[in-house]
Amino acid sequence: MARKFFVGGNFKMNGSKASIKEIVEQLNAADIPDSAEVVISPPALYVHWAEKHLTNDKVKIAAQNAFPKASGAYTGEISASQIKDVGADWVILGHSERRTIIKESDEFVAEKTVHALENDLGVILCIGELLEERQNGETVEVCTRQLKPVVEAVKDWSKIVVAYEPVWAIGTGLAATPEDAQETHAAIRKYLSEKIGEQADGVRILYGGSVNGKNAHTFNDCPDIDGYLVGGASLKPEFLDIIKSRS
Ligand code: G2H
Repeated sequence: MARKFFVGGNFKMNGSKASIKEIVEQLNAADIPDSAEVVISPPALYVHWAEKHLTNDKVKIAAQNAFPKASGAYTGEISASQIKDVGADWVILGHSERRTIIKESDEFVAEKTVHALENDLGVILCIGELLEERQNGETVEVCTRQLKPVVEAVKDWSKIVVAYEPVWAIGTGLAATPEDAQETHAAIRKYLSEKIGEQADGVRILYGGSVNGKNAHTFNDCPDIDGYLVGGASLKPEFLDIIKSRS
């Protein structure tokens, strides 16, 4: 099954009104190939700001997190319906920085995924192993453990994009090799096909971790790598090189 190339830009806790407006304006002016689906994810405070300035309908917006309740006494949290209300169509869930720093469990990430899907958001679901887990040969085990509560709770995977982000490659400048990444992506797809059947053929699996304008094309021949989730480089003009890396 043909899977559309997907590039997500995760700004993390970076940016200001001025810098985010500048990035959005660069994307407005960019010649984005029809073959690419592009989603940018500013900090929650700037989602509405980005939406207000975005005129290129080939680019969509994601929040970086959502709480699994509609509304109420949850100080500091934002809901999926609020994210929709300010014009975003996607949410990143389960990023390793939230799993490790904020201590979000696999089950909580699954609960958030269900809630986001119920509110018609697309979900960029992040998984990936720590360096120590990789060294212990536990990469696939960790990824499937993180996916398990989601496959148990979600029947329709058409609005989920999985982002495999080995934690040791995040922000380090040391991306996984195409061979290593492909091997893990294939294992993730195999697990998904065992659990959700043929739908797994249509699920985009992104690679994330130190992707930049220079190395993006090196993954082009990897059959199970359907795009990228980009952090640092999504704040720079080279983000466009990544978007165009398969065209
Ligand atoms: C991984 C990635 C974006 P970076 O977190 O999700 O960040 O490209 O900076 O390694």
